Amino acid sequence: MSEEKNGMTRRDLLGGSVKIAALASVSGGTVLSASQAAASGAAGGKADVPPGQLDEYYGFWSGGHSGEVRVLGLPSMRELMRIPVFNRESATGWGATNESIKILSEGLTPETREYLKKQGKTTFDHGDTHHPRPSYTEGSYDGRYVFINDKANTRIARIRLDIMKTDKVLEIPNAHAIHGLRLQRYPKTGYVFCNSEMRIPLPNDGTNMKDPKKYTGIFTAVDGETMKVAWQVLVSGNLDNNDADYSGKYVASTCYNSEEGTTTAEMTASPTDHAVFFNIKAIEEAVKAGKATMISGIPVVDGRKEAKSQFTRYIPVPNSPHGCNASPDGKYLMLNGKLSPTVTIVEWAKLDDLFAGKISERDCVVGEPEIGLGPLHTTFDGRGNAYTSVFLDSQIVKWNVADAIRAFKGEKVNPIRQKLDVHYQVGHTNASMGESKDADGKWLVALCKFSKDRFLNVGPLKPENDQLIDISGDEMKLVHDGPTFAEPHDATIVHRSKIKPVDVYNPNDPLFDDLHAMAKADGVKLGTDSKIITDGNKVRVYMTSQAPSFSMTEFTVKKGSEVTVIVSNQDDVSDLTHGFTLIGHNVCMEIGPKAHASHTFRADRPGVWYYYCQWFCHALHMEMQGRMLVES
Ligand code: K7E
Ligand code: CUA
Repeated sequence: MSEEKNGMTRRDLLGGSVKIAALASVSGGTVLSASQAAASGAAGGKADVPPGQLDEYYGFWSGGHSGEVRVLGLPSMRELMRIPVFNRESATGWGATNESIKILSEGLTPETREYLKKQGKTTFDHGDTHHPRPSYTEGSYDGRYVFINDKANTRIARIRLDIMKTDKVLEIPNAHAIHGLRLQRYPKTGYVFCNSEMRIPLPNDGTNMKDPKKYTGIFTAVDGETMKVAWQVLVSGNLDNNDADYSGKYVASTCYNSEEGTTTAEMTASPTDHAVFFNIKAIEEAVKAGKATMISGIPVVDGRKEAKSQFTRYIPVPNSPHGCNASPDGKYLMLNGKLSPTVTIVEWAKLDDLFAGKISERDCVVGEPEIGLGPLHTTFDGRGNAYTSVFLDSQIVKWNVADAIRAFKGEKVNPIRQKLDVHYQVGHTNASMGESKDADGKWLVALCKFSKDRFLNVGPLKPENDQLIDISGDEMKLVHDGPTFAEPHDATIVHRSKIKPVDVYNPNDPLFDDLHAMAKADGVKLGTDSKIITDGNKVRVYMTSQAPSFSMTEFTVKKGSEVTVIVSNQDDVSDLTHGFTLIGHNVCMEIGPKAHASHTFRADRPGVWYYYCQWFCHALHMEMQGRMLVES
């Protein structure tokens, strides 16, 4: 550990010798190009990150209906971490510790909290994450946060990237199923834009249920700093995916079901749907001027088609568009056809004239190339090419944006560069840095919904297949298959230079504010003292941990006590996490280096109950234990 204190780790030293070795091989003239290496599989190719070496990129993966977010290293595709968000998580005690319960419950609406309380719950136990979005400053990733939606229970969450933990969860009132989620890019995040996918009556209180035509969609802007809803806009149609521009003026969303029906046949009856474009300044001004209606305490403006407001414009596109992707040059927005084989290209700069009434909606469309059957999502390499996932054809299609625009003007050019088979039925695709202005066109992932025959059979429920594709050369090359559990919808790939996680907690992090306050009121020095405070039928047990022991190896409580165990980890060494698991009481938690964690439970079972450290921390880790004696 002393090497770390000197500011130099063993890794830094090793890194130095690797750099020297690399230079030596360059002078030897035997370096393969990226695609040569990948194609030949020589020394594993470029995607192979040898043991001991670090990946170049972080990938933030949605965990779909597992409710979590995963962190992968790219190009190795090694899973580095799982960040519990909307799920109940066994390893860390997420959803059960006092600190996580607070985060998971404080952002719920009063009605939801009341409903859950009647079920004996403090929060939901599951979520459905789709769109992990790292925060921006001036169009570049700034390494502060990742935001993520929960379609299942209409929430969003924020993950702090310094510690890679969820720190805020917010239920969105007036909305139903948050699906599309994107961030303001300029000047910074800023707003978190949330699409309510399902249309509901407002208020949704049992009145006005019979006529679905009177239901409404709603679009929400949350302030990503305070995690409070800033404003909402009523919209026509079911909002699907969204994206913001690079100037901070506009945000847009694809909509299906402009028919506003309730059956599949009704929803797909019309050959056209629309994308809705929001004028952020116009909305902000109306809200500021008090022109919004307050619903559930939130200022709401009417941007529905029939309202013909200054807040929105509806650009007609072919039936049931899905993905919505802003190009990193800041110029275009791609609306992916899904039921149509096309991608519709909208030029952001035309929106000023559209909102001013100088041009009509379709005048904003500057291209509509035919890509293949079932285009879902598009990503970019920063060299003028777009890559669209095509679900039905099971392909990634590389096409040139400038050529697509020229073809739309009538020139005889074919924008399609290459079609690469993927395995199988690809959903999202995402390129390295592709959602920021720093798109670098090195790697692309194809998140395939089906793996079928690609892996050993594990029974009827198969993993999905996340494929890695080298896009650094003229030709796309498939270099890796990676099985994943349900269900990565989307992933964002960020260069490691943008993310700076810490190794050890700050013991005074705001995450621990409540514990500090409680300890202070108890006259306990948190992180130092070992003390039992009895407060009526409540007992608070303060202890510390330092490998390989707890400061308290025994404590006694009376049956029926409400016990809160608070553990402060005194180890300040990288990777020295302890745990606290109490046998037979549904209690477990993670305590990272210099962190504090607490868990409250009822001691209702007389007898001897052991607690132990479940996080392997020391040669004497098995011996890191103690006893709770419950007196009858
Ligand atoms: Cu296409 Cu929810 Cu982004 Cu799934 S969504 S694929
Ligand atoms: Cu502490 Cu294992």
